[in-house]
Amino acid sequence: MSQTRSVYEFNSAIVREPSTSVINGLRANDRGGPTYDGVKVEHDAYIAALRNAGVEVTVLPPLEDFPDSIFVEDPALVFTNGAILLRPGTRSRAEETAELAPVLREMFETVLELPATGQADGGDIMYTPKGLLIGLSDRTDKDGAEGLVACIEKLGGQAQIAETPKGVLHFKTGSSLLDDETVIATAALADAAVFEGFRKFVVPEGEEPAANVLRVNDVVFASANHPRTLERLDNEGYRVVPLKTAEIEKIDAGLSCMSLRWYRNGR
Ligand code: CIR
Repeated sequence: MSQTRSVYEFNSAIVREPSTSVINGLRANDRGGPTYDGVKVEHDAYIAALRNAGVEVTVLPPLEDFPDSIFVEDPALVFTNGAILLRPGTRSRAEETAELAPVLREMFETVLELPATGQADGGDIMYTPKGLLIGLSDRTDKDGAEGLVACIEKLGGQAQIAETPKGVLHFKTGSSLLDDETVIATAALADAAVFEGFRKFVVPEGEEPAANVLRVNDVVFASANHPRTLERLDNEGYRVVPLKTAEIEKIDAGLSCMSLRWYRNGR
């Protein structure tokens, strides 16, 4: 896994089209579900933004039986030299891994599986230049995280385990990597021990969902729904691509959730 390129240099991604069942996607607090058309518009813009950023995007067909299957980040983790099949920590999403596995086996020479016990969601895993950070949450337990560390080490990488604040779905719901030295985070996560040594960009109070950004090559995808964060990112010199997230936020999702991204050699 050792590499000289940045952890956010990507030329390949997998996404999955939303199914009409996306309106029934899981949510912790029901503020009214998204519409299919609204999600589709946000998803189409997201694919276009990935392509504009220089990424070749493989678009998988919708899965009606899995309302949350648009969030392909959760059932797998991918690197230049291999993929890891995860075990999503909620019943209705557990079989999404099996749907993704054949695609990953076609694309990656090495595909590892978590040991038999434990659960882990990709939304709890952050790539950083100092190794991966795995947040424990209601979706990722200690067994799953430890099994995942072992798989990551098999691929030549390293990882540390962190805590996710209570009431936050995933570690990356509240934090993301902005550049090699900087994390963007909510106030609740910014002081996490695993972020020691990173510069912190704390999102303004009231814009907590804006902490889920997606750095892709030289641009930062950020939610268009959180203007104070957008303005500060812009002022700090980031090349921001604002993307609408109003619909997917209704089912607790952000920008990282909708793709699996990696740098594919020889492409
Ligand atoms: C879920 O609860 O699983 C979906 N409604 C949202 C998943 C968001 N995924 C992510 O943050 N990686």
